[in-house]
Amino acid sequence: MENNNGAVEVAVVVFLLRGEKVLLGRRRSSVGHSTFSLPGGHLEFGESFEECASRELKEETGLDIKQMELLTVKNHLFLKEPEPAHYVTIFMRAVLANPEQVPQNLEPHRCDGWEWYGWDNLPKPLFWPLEKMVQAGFNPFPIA
Ligand code: 8DG
Ligand code: MG
Ligand code: MG
Repeated sequence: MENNNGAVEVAVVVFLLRGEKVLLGRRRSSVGHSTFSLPGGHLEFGESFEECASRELKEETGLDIKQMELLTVKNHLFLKEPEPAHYVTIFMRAVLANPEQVPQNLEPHRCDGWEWYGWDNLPKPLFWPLEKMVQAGFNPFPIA
């Protein structure tokens, strides 16, 4: 992560849902190293949230997604990191465009691999922004 010369950065991350499961990967990154987090990354100039979500999912997992919806927005300060950062993180929800598609680990220098996890059986440790949301009772699944 860079501190971007002190600028606030925007990230788009995705709760990709498949049945009752969500896709998570263990990070290989200075920020949140070895913790489990959602796929996603930085919003690029000119992109919509949906375009960013689709692009990051494709780059990181090879998956095609559809039905993107904005769930929530969080303001995150990463002040204890070697490179302090400030992110506004946009949390989207989506589903697989093709339910047969299998996630691939296309950025192995950034992630140990992608797996589907039940919301009641999330891996530990979660990346702290996600852990905080879970602790606060957040649930990305639509109300049946
Ligand atoms: P890029 O170069 O592909 O654009 O970026 P990236 O390497 O994929 O960025 P990232 O670290 O995966 O995501 C950007 C930031 O988003 C991350 O440093 C902090 C923030 N973020 C959260 N929660 C989550 C989350 O659950 N997953 C991911 N990937 N990022 C998150 O606040
Ligand atoms: Mg990325
Ligand atoms: Mg990423």
